[in-house]
Amino acid sequence: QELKTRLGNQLALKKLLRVRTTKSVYTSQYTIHRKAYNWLQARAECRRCGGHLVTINDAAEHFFLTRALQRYKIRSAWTGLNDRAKEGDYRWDRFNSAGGYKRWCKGEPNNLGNEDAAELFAHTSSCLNDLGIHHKRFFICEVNVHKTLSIKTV
Ligand SMILES: [Ca+2]
Ligand SMILES: [Ca+2]
Repeated sequence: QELKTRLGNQLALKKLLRVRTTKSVYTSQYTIHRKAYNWLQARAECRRCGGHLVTINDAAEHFFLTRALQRYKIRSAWTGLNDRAKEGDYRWDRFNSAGGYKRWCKGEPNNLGNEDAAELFAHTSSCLNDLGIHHKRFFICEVNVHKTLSIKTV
C-alpha cells in the first residue's frame, strides 16, 4: 500500500514537472518548373499549384536555389520579386513583402527598357537580374508547409 502511494506520488510529481515547449516553423517545398512562361503566367501556375513564385528570405535560401538551378543546367528562373506597383520598390509577390534577401547582379536592377520582375541568375554568377515581364523563363514555385515542433520532458 505504501509502495503504491509512493509510486502514485512520483507519478504526480512527474506530471507536475512535465515541461512542454512548442515552436511553429515554416518549411518550404520548391518546384522548379521547366516550362518557359512569362512572369504573369508563371505566377498563375504557382498559385494554381497552391503556392507562389519563390520568396528568397536569406543567403542560405538564395544559394540553395542557385545550386539547384545549376544542377539542372538552368541558366535562370523567375522569382516572385517585382516592382510592378512602384518603379524601384522591389517586393516579393507573396504578402507584398519588401524584406528578404536581394542579391542583385552587378549593375542591376537597371530597369533597361522597363524591367519589372527579377530572375534568379545561376549561370556564371548567383544573383538577381530585373527583366521585362513578357520574357519567358523557367520558374520556381514555393509552397510553405506549416509545421509545429513540440518537445516535452517527462
Ligand atoms: Ca523596374
Ligand atoms: Ca536588368
